Amino acid sequence: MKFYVSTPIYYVNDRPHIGHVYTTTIADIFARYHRLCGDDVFFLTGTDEHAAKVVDSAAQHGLTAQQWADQNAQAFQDTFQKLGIANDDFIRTSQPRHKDKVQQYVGELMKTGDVYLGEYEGWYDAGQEEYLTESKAKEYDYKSPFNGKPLVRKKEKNYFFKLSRYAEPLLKLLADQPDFVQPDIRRNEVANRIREGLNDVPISRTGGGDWGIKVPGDEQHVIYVWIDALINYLSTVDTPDRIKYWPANVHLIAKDILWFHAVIWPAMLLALKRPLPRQVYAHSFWIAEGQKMSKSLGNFVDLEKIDHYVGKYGLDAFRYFLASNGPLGTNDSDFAEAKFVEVYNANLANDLGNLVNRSLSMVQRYRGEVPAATGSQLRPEAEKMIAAYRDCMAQLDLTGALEHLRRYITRANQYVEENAPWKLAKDPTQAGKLNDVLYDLAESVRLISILITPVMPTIAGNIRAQLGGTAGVVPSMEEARWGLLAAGTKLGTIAPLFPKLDQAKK
Ligand code: ME8
Repeated sequence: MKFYVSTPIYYVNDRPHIGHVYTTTIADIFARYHRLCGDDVFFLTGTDEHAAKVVDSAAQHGLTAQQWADQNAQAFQDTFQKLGIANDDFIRTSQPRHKDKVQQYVGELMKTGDVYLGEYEGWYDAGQEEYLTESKAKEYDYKSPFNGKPLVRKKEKNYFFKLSRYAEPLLKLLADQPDFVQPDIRRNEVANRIREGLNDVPISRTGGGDWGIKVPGDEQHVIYVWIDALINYLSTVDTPDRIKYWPANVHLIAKDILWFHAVIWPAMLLALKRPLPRQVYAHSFWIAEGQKMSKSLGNFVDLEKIDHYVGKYGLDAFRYFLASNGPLGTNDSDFAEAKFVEVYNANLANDLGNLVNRSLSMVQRYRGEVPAATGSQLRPEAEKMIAAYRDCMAQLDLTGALEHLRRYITRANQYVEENAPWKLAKDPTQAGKLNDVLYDLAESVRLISILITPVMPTIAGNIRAQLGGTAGVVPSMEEARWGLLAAGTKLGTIAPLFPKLDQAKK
C-alpha cells in the first residue's frame, strides 16, 4: 500500500518554532510507522514563500524577498534535519517545478467556468493572508482573530473562484465520508460554517508587487498565496514517477488553517476534476508554560529552547514528549518544562529505561543468553497491546498508541516485582519458571523496541543492540509477533537508556 502524508508548508517570514516542529515530527512518526509496515511512503513538508509579509520582513532586513525566503527555507530544512525528520521531499513554492504546475492548474481552473473577474471590497488579515467578510470583520472588531493586529481595508480587482457553487457537494462529502475531516468536532465546525453560506473567493491579487506567481494570460494579477500554497500537495507529486501517491492519505495541519484545507482545497479539486485527499486532520495548539504563544509575549518555544531540550534530554526523549503529550486531538497542550521532566522521569527513565535495563541484566546474570521458555504469562497481554497500538496508529491516534505501550511497560515492570526473578534464581527447583519469566521479559523488550521505532528510532536501535542485534537494522512490523526472539540469543552490552536527570543536567 502507498501512504502519502503532508504537513502545511510553513511561511518563511519567520523562523521555525515548536508548532512547525510538532506537525512535522508527528508526520515523520506516521511516515516511519508506515515504512515499518512495509508501505510505499511519501512524506512531504516545505515552505510557503509568496506571502506579502515575506516582502515586508525581507525589506526590514535589507534583503530581497527571494534572499529572505532562501535564508529561512534553509533554517526550516536545517531544523528538520537536526530533529531526525526523514521527509522524502521539501517543496519550496518559489521553485520552478512548483510555479509551472500552479500556472497550469490555475489555467485549467480558469477554463472550467468557475472563475470570473470581479472586484473585491472588504477586509484582509495580513498575518494570515486571509480575506474576511464584513460580518466576520465586525465580529472580531476589525482586528485579526489570530494576532490582534488591525485588519486592512482592501479594494482590488481579482479573479474569483465560484466557491458558492460547492456548498452542496462539500456538505455531501462531509456526510458521506465523515473521515474526510478529523477530529469529528472540527468536521462539525466546518459543516456548520458551510451551512451559513459560501462566498466566492479571490484567487488573485493586484497591486501587491511582483512577488508571487503570475496568473497565466493576465500578468497584472498575482495568484493569491493560499491558492498557490495549497497546490503544493499536488504539484510535488504530479510527475510520472510520483503521481501514484495522489490522492494524499492525510494532510496534517492545525486548526488555524482548517477552512482552507477542508473547504477551498477540495472545492478547487472538484472544479479541476481531480481526486480529493482522503483526510484532513487538524490538531490543536501548543501553548507555552500555560500561556498562548505570541510575538508580543516573546514566549515562543523557539529553536533555542528546542535545542535546550534536545541537548539536555536527547532527541528521542524530545520526540517522545511531543508525541505522547502533544495537541493531536481537540485539546491544546502545554509545553512546560516541569511537565517535560515529569514525563521523562516517569515514562522514560523509570518505566521504559528501568524495564529494559533490569530485564536484560537479569537475563545476562542468571542465564548468559536468552533462555528457552515452556510457557508465557505476558503473551496474551502483549498481543492485545500490539493490536490496540496498530488500531490507534491506523487512525492517527498516536497518543492512544503510546498510552497502550506505556501501560504494557508498567505491567511488565509489575510482572518483574510479582515474580521476583532474584528469588527464583536462588531456588534450583524454580529454574523452569525463571526461564519463562526471563523469556517473557526479553521478548517484551524486543517487541517494545519495534513499537517505539517510529517515535524514538535511536533508542529503539540501542535496545536492539543490547538484545544482541545490530543497531542500524530497521525492523518491520512483521516482526511484532510474540515468540520470534530465539532461545540462545547472546546479548550485547547492557547500558542505561536514559541518564538520570541530575546527571543529564551537567
Ligand atoms: O499557515 N501549535 O503557515 P504557518 C501547534 N503557510 N501547531 C502549530 C502552532 C501551535 N501553537 N503554531 C503553528 C501557514 N503550528 C501556511 C500554510 S499550507 C498549504 C499553507 C503549525 O507557518 C500547524 O501545523 O503559519 C499550523 O497549521 C502551521 O504550523 C501554520 O504554519
